[in-house]
Amino acid sequence: MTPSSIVLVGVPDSGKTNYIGRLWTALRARKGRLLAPDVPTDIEYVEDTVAHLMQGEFAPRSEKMIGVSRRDFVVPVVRSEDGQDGTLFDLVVPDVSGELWKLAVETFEIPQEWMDQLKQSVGALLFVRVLSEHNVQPLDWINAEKLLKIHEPGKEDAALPTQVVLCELLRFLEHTLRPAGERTRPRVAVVVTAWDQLDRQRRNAGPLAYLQREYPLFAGRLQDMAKLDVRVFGVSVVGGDFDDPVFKDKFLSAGDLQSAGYCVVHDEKKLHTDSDLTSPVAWLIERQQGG
Ligand SMILES: Nc1nc2c(ncn2[C@@H]2O[C@H](COP(=O)(O)OP(=O)(O)O)[C@@H](O)[C@H]2O)c(=O)[nH]1
Ligand SMILES: [Mg+2]
Repeated sequence: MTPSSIVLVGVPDSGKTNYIGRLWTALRARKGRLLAPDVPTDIEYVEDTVAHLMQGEFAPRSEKMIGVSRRDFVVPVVRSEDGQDGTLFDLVVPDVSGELWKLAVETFEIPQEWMDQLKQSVGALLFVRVLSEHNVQPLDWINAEKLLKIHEPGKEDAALPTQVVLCELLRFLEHTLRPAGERTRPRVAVVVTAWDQLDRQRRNAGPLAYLQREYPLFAGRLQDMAKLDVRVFGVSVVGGDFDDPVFKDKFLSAGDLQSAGYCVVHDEKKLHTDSDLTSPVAWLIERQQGG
């Protein structure tokens, strides 16, 4: 039997590569909710990322890494409680560069093979990064007018606002993901990456509050999903930013990637911090009631 899949979706620069690298170290350590019974085929891709993190650097954009930009990347996972021989799930990253998703939203088209991949998937991780310079804010009227004056209409389109892109990606997922059982809805874990970049007040308010403030349209859609079961996570792969020399020194002298980083998630009205970086993926495949 082919394993059920979950897909990882996110535009370029949304934090996919660094998360997968950190996830791999968590899977390998066998201390979290998930294990990896097999080694991924393109192991260099994750090993490269891990090597960067250990040196106190985030992995560079994947387009610069040869051979991985347009291919699928697959990490097989099982629940730790089920052990090595438990039900296998494939975490599939179609097009590690993320260009596919950008293009799909801009042109309203997804290549058939990826459409088929989505249709076989029972859940998805949807990535959005805090403070990415690729994030595009909605245009206000003054800026829109300026842009329209600079660009001849029809010649060059202004980039789509990030929350419009996110809504579109969510719509793709809503129409393609399949339920794992009769009485279950496909799950989507929205992963807000680089969570450490926010100030304390925003961190304490939690990832959904962050989305509500930054991307109100998208946050509204998330809370109004009949067909999907959605949960929002904040993730910091190493617990800080390597551009901060104080943090970087502390990280390097501790020399312990395995204990660095965390996830935050709201659970019964309380914000929890979890050192298990596998938890967004684990939530996607945990046994669902009635499933
Ligand atoms: N501070 C911080 N920055 C992060 C984190 N994860 C990713 N980043 C930043 O986001 C950039 C893009 O991440 P990357 O994983 O390459 O995104 P991808 O293009 O979606 O694969 C990285 O170069 C980092 O600068 C994090 O947990 N904390
Ligand atoms: Mg990448």
